[in-house]
Amino acid sequence: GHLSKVIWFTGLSGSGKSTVSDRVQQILHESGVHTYILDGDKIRTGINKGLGFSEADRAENLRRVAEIAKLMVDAGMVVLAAFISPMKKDRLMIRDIIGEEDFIEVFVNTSLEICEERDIKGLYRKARNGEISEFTGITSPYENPENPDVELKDGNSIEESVSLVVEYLKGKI
Ligand code: GGZ
Repeated sequence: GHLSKVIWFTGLSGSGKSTVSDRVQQILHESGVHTYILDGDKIRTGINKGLGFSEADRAENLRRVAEIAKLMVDAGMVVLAAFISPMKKDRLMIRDIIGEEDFIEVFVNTSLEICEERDIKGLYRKARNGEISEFTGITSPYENPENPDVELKDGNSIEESVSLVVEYLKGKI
């Protein structure tokens, strides 16, 4: 068996949260760890349909995700959650709901400059044009975590980032 945990990826849109969490999941899966990924796509079109990007809606989005993640931990899973989760107070709430001992915070610290240059979905351009409001990093804040368990930086390749997370998890799950 293995220990149940929530591995929570926070960072800007396009920072690489989904890419890294997908690869980490593959590796954990290969060593027989029972995992599940929660991310904005699955959650915001499903259980959280109707929630937007105001401060209150983001808080409610994240509160529900944290409650779901907690249930999954109780069921024995390793949960990978990939959400911008931009506000310190919301990340504290998440930590409170899940419980300190089951919570691992990964800060995907890709700079705004690089995320905007990539602009994989064209959302940054739309945010600059005013076609999307309250866009994180442009017209809505992102508060950097101060003490993440793992920090992934601009200079890291995807494989390096994945290794950093997997190494951190050794002995913990
Ligand atoms: C931020 C937005 C917005 C606004 C749509 N601000 O790169 P993506 O597209 O696939 O990931 C982003 C996703 C963010 O949802 P989260 O649930 O992770 O956000 S939060 O934790 O703050 O609740 C982006 C898309 O939704 N998106 N509009 N205004 N991201």
